[in-house]
Amino acid sequence: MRRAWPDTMKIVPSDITPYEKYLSRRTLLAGGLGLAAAAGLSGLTRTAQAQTATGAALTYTHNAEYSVTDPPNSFKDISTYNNYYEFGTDKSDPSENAQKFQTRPWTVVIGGECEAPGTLALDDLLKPHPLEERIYRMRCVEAWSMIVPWVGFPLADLIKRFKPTSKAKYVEFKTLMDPKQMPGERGSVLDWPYTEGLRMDEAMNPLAFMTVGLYGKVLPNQNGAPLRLITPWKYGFKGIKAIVSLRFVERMPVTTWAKSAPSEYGFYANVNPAVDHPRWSQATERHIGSSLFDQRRPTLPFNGYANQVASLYTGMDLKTYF
Ligand SMILES: Nc1nc2c(c(=O)[nH]1)N[C@H]1C(S)=C(S)[C@@H](COP(=O)(O)O)O[C@H]1N2
Ligand SMILES: [Mo]
Repeated sequence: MRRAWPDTMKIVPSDITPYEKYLSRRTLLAGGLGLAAAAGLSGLTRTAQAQTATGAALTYTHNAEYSVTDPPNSFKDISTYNNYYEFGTDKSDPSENAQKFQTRPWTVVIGGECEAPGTLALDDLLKPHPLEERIYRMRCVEAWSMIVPWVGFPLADLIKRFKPTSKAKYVEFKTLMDPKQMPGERGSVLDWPYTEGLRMDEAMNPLAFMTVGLYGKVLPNQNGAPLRLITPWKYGFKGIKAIVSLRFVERMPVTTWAKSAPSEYGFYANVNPAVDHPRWSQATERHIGSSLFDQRRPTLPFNGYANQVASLYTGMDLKTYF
């Protein structure tokens, strides 16, 4: 099926991010963490990570090295303008339809080519990983963009625990299959469950991020709770939500959008202003909420992260491997 990505909902840019307010609150939190660390309260991170309710405060440190300094979009923009076809195809559907989605108990299965496969309750999976905040540029394949303060931990930290073997060339991710809870999965707009993948070196790149929070709090369901991937140099559809499995594999996984329309959505999906989508230009993007008008800005190679990731693709023709 060849459907246009729906882009019907217009964001009214009325709610400007109270970013100064947010920053000062964050400084307070960071200060609190410092005190706790000084007092030897190493259990604090664990306690915070056990907070599973949407919107519960998380304990984390800000990672300036991996953050852009652009002002983030408002929480409202980020949590009401979503793509999540399990909950509907309109941008406003996920925030309306995902509110009752159950994110606990949640189990993640890790398998395939690795020495230490396992089935873990999400809270046990999260325990060893201290949380950090990263403000990432996000670029959807539909040519809109946002700046988002995610909270999570590097995907590499998770992968290392399961000791992938030399046969592990890719990692495949899958979303929960639960048509009772996810009405979109009762239809055939995509081939369910939503599946994504990364080449192993991409997955181990420090920018690849497993996300559990947004604006310092537990991730809203519509943004992919309880566990979601973010690869900011790639189009947003690589950022699979509600992950229930990781599998180390030898062959390139068949991913959902590449399967749905192979001439339109590639496995790599690196943001590239020089390679247009067959039905629209990727040279510019509409920055959500940035102005009263449909203000476009130029799209950057690898979404501005070329310094960190361009070397992963040395010698590859990015027009062929789009
Ligand atoms: N399981 C699942 N994950 C998904 C999607 C989806 O439909 N289902 N949509 C993708 C697309 S196209 C984008 S642009 C991002 C949107 O993430 P956001 O809603 O947090 O901005 O999620 C990605 N992850
Ligand atoms: Mo997207």
